[in-house]
Amino acid sequence: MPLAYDDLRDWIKTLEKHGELRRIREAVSPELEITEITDRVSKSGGPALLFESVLGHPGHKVLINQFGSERRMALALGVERLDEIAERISGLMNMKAPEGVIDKLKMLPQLGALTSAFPKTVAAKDAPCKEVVRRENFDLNYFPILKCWPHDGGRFITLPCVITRDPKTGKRNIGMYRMQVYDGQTTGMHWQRQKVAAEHYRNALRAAVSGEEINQDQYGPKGARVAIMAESAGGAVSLPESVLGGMPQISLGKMKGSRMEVAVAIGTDPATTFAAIVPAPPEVEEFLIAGFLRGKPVEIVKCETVDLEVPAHAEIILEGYVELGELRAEGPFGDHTGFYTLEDEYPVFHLTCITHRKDPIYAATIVGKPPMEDAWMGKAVERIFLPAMKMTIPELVDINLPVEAVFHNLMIVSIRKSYPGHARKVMNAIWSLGQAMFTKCIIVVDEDCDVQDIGEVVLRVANNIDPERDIQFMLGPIDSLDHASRLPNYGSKMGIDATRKWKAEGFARPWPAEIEMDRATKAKVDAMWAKLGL
Ligand SMILES: Cc1cc2nc3c(=O)[nH]c(=O)nc-3n(C[C@H](O)[C@H](O)[C@H](O)COP(=O)(O)O)c2cc1C
Ligand SMILES: [Mn+2]
Repeated sequence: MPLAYDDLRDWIKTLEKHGELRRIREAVSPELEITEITDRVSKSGGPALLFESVLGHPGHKVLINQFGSERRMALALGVERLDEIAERISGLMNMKAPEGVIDKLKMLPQLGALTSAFPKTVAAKDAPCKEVVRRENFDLNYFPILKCWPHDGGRFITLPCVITRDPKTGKRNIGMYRMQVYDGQTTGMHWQRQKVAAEHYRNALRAAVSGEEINQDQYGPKGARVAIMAESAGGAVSLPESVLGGMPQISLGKMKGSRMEVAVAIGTDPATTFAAIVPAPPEVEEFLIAGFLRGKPVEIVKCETVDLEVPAHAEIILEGYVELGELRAEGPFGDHTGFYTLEDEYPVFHLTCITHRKDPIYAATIVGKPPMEDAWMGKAVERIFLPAMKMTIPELVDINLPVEAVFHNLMIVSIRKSYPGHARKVMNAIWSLGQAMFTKCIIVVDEDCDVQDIGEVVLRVANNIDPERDIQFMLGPIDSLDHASRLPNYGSKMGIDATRKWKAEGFARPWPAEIEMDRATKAKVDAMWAKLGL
């Protein structure tokens, strides 16, 4: 069982014990300076940083780079190697119906892991995140929120766990979506249109437009509250397609004042923070994933002003709502890709309450030219999701998402090729698998190629392809951060079939063998090696 951290402070203590944290007492500015320091530390494989003296924010601390190495990422999830988590997941997936008492007993630890996944609701008095409750006169500027890069549109909350509820199903979601600070009570809400919270928002819009009050009986007491407050104010206002997502054009007047509630947790235990970034199936609540990863339930508590629950041990909680239909320019922002993403329209988050622990620690990250902290979060996702991918694509042997390609730009996969056209089947499967749909370029190699060895991959691709025959283009959804696609969010992708070509695929020429020394000679040379003085 992994070691569960109670909260961010417990995690910080562990980091420090393992020599993985440095306290910075020098006074530094949250504008640009923390980025420049952290970027240098990130790129040289350095420790997590706790800035203890932030200019303009006396008494506040900023934690950054907490996940910024393979070792820290594993430590965050309480394992020696990230593959251990994949093994635990495979174990669960391979569970068979027990046949006798012994079988049942053997399953107990796995079942235990499952029960520990369910979140546990605690009373407000037991929730440290409510040590200070500010229903009035609250101001985001109280916190040392970073301006990351010179041309950023402002200061951004970069490590928020954004919690929403699907008005249709009542299921909760946690997603990490950055938030641009507009003023002390208002931020942007950068959920990209293909993400789960954006679908919650469209479901809220659908409900609001059809005038349908969300029925508490139908959706249970936890059914999302879509408060439809105002009557028709007349006058149709156009909403962009990006927001409507295929819905017909609607009269905004009809639903003016409708809201979707949102809560945001900043500075949670590391498993919960990580759960917010995993590309889980939309129906799976991230509270369960966090609980499973920690091996201990996440304690949650009801919000003060919205009908949502938040991690009880978080450092900071922001409560509020997005006004349906309200959009505002968001960005530019120096992004994961190493480029700025340009301004675009996104929903606006209005705060109704802030609660926090005494002396809250503000948790942040910076993104920019890789490798940065997010590289390690992405690698953890790659390792942990491999067994889940293999459930739909069993012929997958291994995958590699090189950090320099920012994950969605390049995926290298090795497969056990068993029939003609197999590589293309795998490409299509990846392009239809959750957020893997964003993969701009897929390279498929045979199982004997180690995809973690980029040199070997390049050798295969360069030697094994006839470009006109082996490159497959495909049109489809593209990541919102892509700046090269001809249209935002829509463009082409490429698959390269670098597997050995078969006669059954129309390849009439003989395929040459790869060069390798025979065993006898190798053994003979092994025996004389010491004498050779090499
Ligand atoms: C540091 C960091 C920042 C991120 N910022 C955003 C963002 O602003 N908007 C977004 O849609 N996804 C962002 N992501 C990616 C999402 O968190 C990721 O796609 C996640 O799976 C979304 O959760 P969901 O599937 O529940 O929507 C970010 C990821 C990381 C690691
Ligand atoms: Mn989700």
